[in-house]
Parts: sequence; C-alpha cells; structure tokens
Amino acid sequence: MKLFTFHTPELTPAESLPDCAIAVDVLRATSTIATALAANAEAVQVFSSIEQLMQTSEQWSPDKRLRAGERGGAKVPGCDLGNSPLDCTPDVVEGRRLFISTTNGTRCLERIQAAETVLTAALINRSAVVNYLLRYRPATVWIVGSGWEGNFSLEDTVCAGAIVHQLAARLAGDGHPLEALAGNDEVFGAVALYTQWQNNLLGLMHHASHGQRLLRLDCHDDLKYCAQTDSLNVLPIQKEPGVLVKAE
Ligand code: 3SL
Repeated sequence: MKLFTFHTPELTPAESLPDCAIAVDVLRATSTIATALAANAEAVQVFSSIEQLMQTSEQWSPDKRLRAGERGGAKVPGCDLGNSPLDCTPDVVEGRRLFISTTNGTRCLERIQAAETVLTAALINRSAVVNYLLRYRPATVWIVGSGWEGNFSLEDTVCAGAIVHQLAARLAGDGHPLEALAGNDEVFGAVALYTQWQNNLLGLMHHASHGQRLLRLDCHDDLKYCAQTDSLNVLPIQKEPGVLVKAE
C-alpha cells in the first residue's frame, strides 16, 4: 500500500486516479456526512452546485429528502439545513436522503469520484477508515484535503496525518514502517503536524483560519464535536458517483 496526501483537490494529479481516494473536510462536510450516516440517513448525495441539488432533490418526496446547503459557513436560504453535523440527529435524518452542497468538501468529492473506491474521512471516524485500509489494502491511496477555496486547511492535513499515523502504528509489526507507506513528502508533513497537535485538536481548530471563521458564526460546539477522534464507527463509501452510503 502506498499513501499520498494532497492538501487540496487542485493539487491532485490530473492524469491519474488511485485505487482508493479519501476526501477529508473536517470542518465540516465530512464530519456532517459521517454523522448523518451514523444517524441512519438513507444516503448522502453531494453536489457542487445548489441549483443542481434543488433540481435532483425535487424528484424525491419531501418526507424522504433533506436539503443541506452551505456557503461561506452559513446556511443557504431555501435549504432545510446548513452544514452543521449537530443538526444531523436521528429524529431529523433517519430514513431520508441528505442532498448536500458545501463550499469545498463536495467539490473535493467531485474531483475524486471516478476512483474505484471513494471514502470520506474526518477525525470522528478516523479508525473506521483505517480499519477499511487494513482490511482491503488498496495498492494506492490518496487522502485529499478539501482546503478552503484552493488553499491549504490545517485541520484537513492534520486528519490525513491522524489516518496515516494510526495505520503505520498498526502495520509496524508487519514490517511496514512509515517510510515504506509514504508515497509523497506531504505524508511525512501530515504525520508531523498530527503528532504536534494530537493532544490539543480543539486548540488547533481555534488556530485554523476556517475554525476562526466558524467561531465568528457562533459554531463553537461544532468545533468541539469535529475535534473528537474516533467517536463514530461509521464509514461513508461511494456506491455511485456522488452518492455515499454506510459501508457494511
Ligand atoms: O467548505 C466546506 O465544504 C464546508 O465544510 C465549510 S463549513 O464548515 O460548512 O463552513
């Protein structure tokens, strides 16, 4: 298994795809996707455009759908929800499809959706992702941060580091040290960032520019929730382009 980390979707190679691609948007799209599926949403369908989301979801009966839209951190008018994972409680999402469009996370998923296997990761479901990689051992894995409008996001790269750190620890006995797993320099950088912040992930979110943007929008509880590690045992996996379900 060779792991590659990319800080943003724009930095992924245009001419190739890995066996397994993992989208990361800790604040907050992939935290929301994991939470919705853990709360038994039927599926999560992602869109980069709100217009497209509205058109597609129109074909679903209102009691079977939820529309979630975020731009600049705020809820899009006309949607049922914004992008807070805290809104995805079982009484709200159970049995319904979540149609979602966010500033960066859903764009990241679009970039990698043609890979053979597509997963989403956040800190809250890190171990579920690591378990999948250990079980299936895909030959090439990309971990792609969503960033913010083309720029690096601290929390996404730290999550990439958290995944690689746990995977390397669990493979160390099999003679797979980090040096053997790493496909690019960014992997070492991500692990170094994670080891620096692993005991203060909420503090990291407070430093991160998008964390500060969310704090200005009064989303302190979202940061606290998204800074937890391994709190949900759920693995979102793409079953058709743009549609994620809970892996068995
Ligand atoms: O950029 C995104 O995709 C979002 O997750 C941003 S926010 O956290 O909802 O503001």
